[in-house]
Amino acid sequence: FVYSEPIDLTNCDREPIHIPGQIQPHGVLLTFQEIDLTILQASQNTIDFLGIEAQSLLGKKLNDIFVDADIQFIKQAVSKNLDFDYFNPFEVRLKHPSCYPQFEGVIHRTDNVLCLELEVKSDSKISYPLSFYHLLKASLKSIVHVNDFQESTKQLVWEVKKITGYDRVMIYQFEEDGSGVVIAEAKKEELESYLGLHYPTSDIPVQARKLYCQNWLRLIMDINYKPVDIVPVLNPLNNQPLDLSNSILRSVSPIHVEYLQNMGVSASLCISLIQDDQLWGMIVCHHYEAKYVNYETRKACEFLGQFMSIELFKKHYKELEKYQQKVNELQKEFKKNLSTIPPNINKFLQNDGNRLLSLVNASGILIALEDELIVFGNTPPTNAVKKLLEWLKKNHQVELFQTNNISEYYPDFYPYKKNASGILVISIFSMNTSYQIVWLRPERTQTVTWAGNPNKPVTLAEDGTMHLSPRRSFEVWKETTQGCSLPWKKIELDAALELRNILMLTALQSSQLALEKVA
Ligand code: BLA
Repeated sequence: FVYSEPIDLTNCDREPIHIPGQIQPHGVLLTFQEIDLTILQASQNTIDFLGIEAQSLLGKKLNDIFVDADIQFIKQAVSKNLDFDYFNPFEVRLKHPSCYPQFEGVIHRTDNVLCLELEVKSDSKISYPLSFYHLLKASLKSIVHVNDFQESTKQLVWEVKKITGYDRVMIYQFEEDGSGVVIAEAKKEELESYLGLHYPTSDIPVQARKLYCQNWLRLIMDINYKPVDIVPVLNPLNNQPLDLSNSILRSVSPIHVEYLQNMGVSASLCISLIQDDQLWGMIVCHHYEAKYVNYETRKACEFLGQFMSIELFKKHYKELEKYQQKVNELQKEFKKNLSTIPPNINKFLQNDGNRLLSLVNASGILIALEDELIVFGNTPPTNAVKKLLEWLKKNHQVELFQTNNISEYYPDFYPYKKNASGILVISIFSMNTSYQIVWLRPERTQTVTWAGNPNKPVTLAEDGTMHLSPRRSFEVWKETTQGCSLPWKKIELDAALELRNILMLTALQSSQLALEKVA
């Protein structure tokens, strides 16, 4: 199977990663017919594992090759329509043993065939259910005991590191705009930390996210592997490329391989974190040498991922509730401070600066009263601020205006992006007053550490076209996201609107009082 077009930044999310026609070389793949277990396709490396050339396996039956007792259940499972997950993994032995005495088999259905994947079983002493239980018991206990979201993400990465032994284990969480951030990390001490670093949306394209919602776990044992072809490449029953979405040996996208090479990584394991059918994050494990983790340990991690998806989401939800509570308390406080008759809005605004910042997680605030400007926190110089306020008055005199990239609307503000890339504005108007509150957020910092020389130019192919690399994609992203802050969250916009309501009401009351006085 050959991709019809070369993959680059513009079509990266069209790369059909579920049908690569190849697998990773640390195991073998066979597809066969349900009715009589006739082998239809085989990976080219069967000679290395089973001692038989792939071509000579085609047309044979599974029970010609493997010990009957080991594969007997397949027919039963098919006739009773049982889920293969009840049997995976199972022991598979060759009728005529060659280099390896036994394998660990995993089976699933894809398109209209069954797909058997075999990995060499290294330790015959493992008894699955028991060690699986032992692997998980301590981890689950230590994670469940923690109440707070951040603390439990920390526990989780250390537990996964303990179970698997990877050099670095991270939780990568997606932001609302599809980019992501490393929110927890367990690593070997001497490694540089990635905690808090942001990465672009394109690092994990749409089709990959979709696939990861379906298949929760991926292993790359050795990033320098040579992919192994499946022969014939088309499934003979339907003449289509074999769908490897649920395969455990699927060869991964070459672009992603290059990405990991750029990062200096040699092996990886990645587990999805999903809630309500949405991929909200991933546990990403890196190793700086080739590394194999057996199926059982992978499954234990997958189980932790599934369990934690629910736990973490619950805890995350609790944090949101806590934030909402804090907002409610602030609002109450604001109402109290405005309850003098007549309410002294100016005094309130001058005294409550810090609390106003924390209401929407901003780092600076401008309050433009009719004849006075109050600034608080990190703000650009007064001259620049005054010009921004004039521009806002002319162009965005609305209840609420927000952007995470003000220079896109108002380029004059670009030089101040360090203090003010994102702005959130509420305008309060009544009969005798009108003013604005402007919250500011700094540019989101993007830093990434690539292995090798960071100044190495982008590779040029012989025909002069620019060769895409993830490093290049990062540079593009860095350029396009200059002057952008983290986006304002819905819950923060709601808090700002609610404050506006309180201030509007107070302003109305004071106009009323003023009218009564005149009368
Ligand atoms: C896949 N990209 C991924 C995966 C991760 C990342 C975690 C899943 C890989 C896996 O399951 O092993 C990204 N990895 C990261 C990030 C960090 C990390 C952000 O460690 C941060 C610490 N990638 C690019 C560009 C393209 C691209 C420019 O950078 C496309 C043009 C594609 N990434 C890409 C593809 C996959 C991927 C196609 C799917 C790989 C596969 O499963 O076949």
